[in-house]
This record gives sequence, C-alpha cells and structure tokens, in this order.
Amino acid sequence: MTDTPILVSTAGRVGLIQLNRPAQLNALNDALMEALGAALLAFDADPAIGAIVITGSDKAFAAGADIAVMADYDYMDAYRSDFITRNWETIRRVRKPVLAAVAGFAMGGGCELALSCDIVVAAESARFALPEIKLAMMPGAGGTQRLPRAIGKAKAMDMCLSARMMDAQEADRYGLVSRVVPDAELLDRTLALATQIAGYSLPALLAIKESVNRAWESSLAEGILFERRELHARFASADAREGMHAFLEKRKPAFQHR
Ligand code: CO8
Repeated sequence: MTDTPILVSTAGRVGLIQLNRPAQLNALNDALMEALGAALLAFDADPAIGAIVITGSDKAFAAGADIAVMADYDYMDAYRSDFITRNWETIRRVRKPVLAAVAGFAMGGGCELALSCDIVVAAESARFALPEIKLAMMPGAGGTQRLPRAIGKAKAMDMCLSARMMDAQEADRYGLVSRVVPDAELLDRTLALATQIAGYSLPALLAIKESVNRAWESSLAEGILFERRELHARFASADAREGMHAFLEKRKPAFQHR
C-alpha cells in the first residue's frame, strides 16, 4: 500500500502524472481517481503548462477499476455514490492535450482511461483489454462507446465480448494507439512529443482539440461549421499572426500563448 496514489511533476511546459499503486497494478480506486482529477485540473489551470502526460509503471498502465473495492457494492452503493461519473469523467473537462504513455496492462478502466486521452503512445509491451465480461460486469467508463468509435465495431465487439487482449502492434494497426515505441524509450519519447506540442500556441491547441472532439459527437455538417468558426477565431490570436509572419521571415516563432 502506498500513501500517494499518483506522483506529480513537471518537465518544462509538460505536466507529468504517474499512477502509483504498483502492488495493485495501478488498479483505479477513489483515492487515485480523485487525485488524478485534481492534478489534471490543476495542470489545466496552470499557464506554465501546455500539455499533460499520464503514465503508469513498466508492468501496468492500469489494470482497471479496483475489484477489491467493487466486489461487495450493491446497486445503491453505485447509484448513490454516482460511481464512475463522479470522479472518472474529470478528464473530459481538461482542455489541454493529454497524452497517455502506456506500458504493460491497460485493462478495463485502465484501457478506458487511455481511450479518454488525446494521444496514446504505447510501449511494445502494452496490452489492451476490456475483460469485464470475465467478472460478469461490463465496461462503465466509456469503453463500449469510445472503443467502437476508435477501432470499429468488429474489433470492439470481439474485445468486449471475448475479453481478449490486443497487443501494441495490433492496437496501432486499428487506431487504438497513436504510436508504438520501445519500452525503454516510452517516457522519454512521450515527454519529447508532449514538449513539442506544449511549445505550440496554447489557444490553437485548445481549439484543435475541441474541434477534433466534435468529430465524435456531431454530424459532419455541424463539425465542419464548428471547425470553420474556430478557424475564423484564430485570426484574433496574436500567436497566429506571429506564427505566419515568422514563417514568411524564415525565423522561429515566439509564441505568447494568446
Ligand atoms: N483490482 C484490484 N486488484 C487488482 C486488479 C484490479 N483490477 N488487477 C490486479 N490486481 C492485483 C491482484 O489482485 C494482485 O494482488 P495480490 O498481489 O495482492 O494478489 C496484484 O494486483 C498483481 O496482479 P496479478 O497477480 O493478477 O498479476 P498477473 O501478472 O498474474 O496478471 C492481470 C495481471 C492479467 C492484469 C490480472 O491482474 C488481471 O486480470 N487483473 C484484473 C483485470 C480486470 O479484470 N480489469 C477490469 C476491472 S473492472 C473495470 O475496470 C471496469 C469497471 C466498470 C464497472 C462499472 C460498474 C458499475
């Protein structure tokens, strides 16, 4: 048992959150989810931070919701405590880019946490599964909704109904992850990517993230309209003027994140 369910640090403009229940393979309990949510919101509000990385251990990103906690829940426990919604949805409120650096098991709620991130960098050892069916349970943090949108119905049904694990290469082929890297390079490569992203203009990053997320939740016509309005709003950005003039003047842009 560790006292600190997450470890929080910064590297330049990147906020790093490491899940820290190694003995339970980072099983997600209330203390961890509440600490994770608080850290995410704090980084989101911090003007010195431009991107956030969530990672786990070498063996597990997270092995899912904490089964030891849920095992004796009854319906009223889940309903009254607003289980899942209360503290699992905080990540959706984060406007800055969130990257997952995944090694080892990303199962159940751990897989759903990765699916909630904007970019997933997988180590070769990463294994993804929604194995709740083995417990006579079901995914409850968006897995049945985000997984088919990410990898299509055929693969999602297979994973949800059979509980099979998907390895990093297959996850890469089907769009569950963004990149696959060697295990030894996972954190460095993810931090480098996050640093690159955090160096861009923050308002542009926020607008792009919000616009891409619209693609999941609206018709094409509505999404295109939203994107067009966001594009027009870019012309109110000092950084956009700076970025385009710097290109024309063949120099590096100096973004003010405004
Ligand atoms: N919860 C609690 N403890 C866990 C969990 C978990 N999800 N996963 C692993 N642990 C613990 C084990 O009990 C074990 O503890 P101990 O050392 O005290 O015995 C320790 O972590 C190490 O685990 P293993 O010995 O099992 O390690 P292995 O390398 O042999 O296996 C696996 C690794 C394959 C990841 C295996 O641990 C496993 O299958 N874990 C469970 C995975 C799972 O079923 N996840 C889904 C959980 S349900 C969920 O996430 C969504 C819930 C939404 C429900 C909504 C309801 C309303």
